[in-house]
Amino acid sequence: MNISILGIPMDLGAGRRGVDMGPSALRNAHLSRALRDLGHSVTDLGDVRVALPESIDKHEEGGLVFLDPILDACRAAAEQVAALPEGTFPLTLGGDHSVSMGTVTGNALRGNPAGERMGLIWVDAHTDYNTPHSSPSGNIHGMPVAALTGRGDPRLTGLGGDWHMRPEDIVMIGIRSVDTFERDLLREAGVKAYTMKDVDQLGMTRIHEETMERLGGLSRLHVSFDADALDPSVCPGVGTPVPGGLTYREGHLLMELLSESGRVTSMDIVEVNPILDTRNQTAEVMVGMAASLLGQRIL
Ligand code: Z70
Ligand code: MN
Ligand code: MN
Ligand code: MN
Repeated sequence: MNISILGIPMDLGAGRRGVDMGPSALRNAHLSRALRDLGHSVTDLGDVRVALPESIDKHEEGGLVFLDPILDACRAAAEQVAALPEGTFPLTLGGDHSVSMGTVTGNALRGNPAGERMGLIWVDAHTDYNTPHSSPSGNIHGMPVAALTGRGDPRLTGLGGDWHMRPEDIVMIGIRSVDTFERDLLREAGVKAYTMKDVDQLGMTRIHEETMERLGGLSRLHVSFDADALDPSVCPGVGTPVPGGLTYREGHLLMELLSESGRVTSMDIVEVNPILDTRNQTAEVMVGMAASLLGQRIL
C-alpha cells in the first residue's frame, strides 16, 4: 500500500502546551521505517504550516480559543489530504485533536468534492462532542466530533462546505470522560459510544464486531486514535491523562481486528505530548498501534 504521512504540529486547541511536538516524536520513534518493514511504500509529506502561539494573541471569541489559526491549519490539512490520489492511505499526525476536523473532512472529500458517507472510529478517553455553549474550557480539541456533525460554531462546522458526518456513522471506543452538557448533546445526536465499562463487559472482540456491523454499508472508514484512550500507564505523554483506560493489548487487538477487516482507509494519531512523556514511550506505543492497523502480525 502507498502510505502518505502528514504532520499537523499544532497545540492551539489543547489546554496544555506540547502536542505540537507530536509529529516529531512519532517520526523519532521510527514511524516510516516500521511501516516500510511491513512492505508499504511510505512518503512523508512533512508538516502543515501552523501559527506559533508565541506570535499571535491568545484571544477567545464566543467561547473559542485560537479559532482562526486552528481553522487555517485544518483547512490546509483538509486540502492536502483531499488532493492525495485514490488508493493512498493518509496517516495524519497531530497535534491536538482539533486537527481531525481537517483530516476527516479531507478524507471524506477525497475523490468526491461533494463529500460521501464515511465511517469514523473515534478511539479516545473523551467524546470531543462539545460546542462553544457546552464546553467548560473553550478548548477546540474538545469539539471536533460535534463540529464534524454540524454542531457548533458555523466557522468550525463549515470546513467541509455542506458536507457533514452523520452521527450514525460514528463509533467511539474507550470513553471515560464526558462533560455534563456534552453528554446531552451526544445522546441527542445518537452517536454510538463504547465506554470503558462496555470494554470491560463486552470485550474488544465483540465491540469490533458490532462496530463493523454498524458501519456495514460504508466503503471508507477513518480511525482517529487519541493517545489518551490508552491507560496513562501505557501512554503517560498526554495532556489529559484519565485513569482506567485501554490496556496495551486492548489497543493492539482493536487495531489488529480493524486491519483484518481490510476496511480502514485512513488514520490519525493525535495528542502525543513529548514534554509530559517518559523517554518517548507514548510515541513508540502509538507507532506500534499504527503498525498493527497497517498489517503487523505476531506470527
Ligand atoms: C474536555 C473539554 C479533551 C482531549 C481533553 C476535555 C477534552 N471535555 N480532549 N483532551 N484529547 O475541554 O472539552
Ligand atoms: Mn480527543
Ligand atoms: Mn482525549
Ligand atoms: Mn456546515
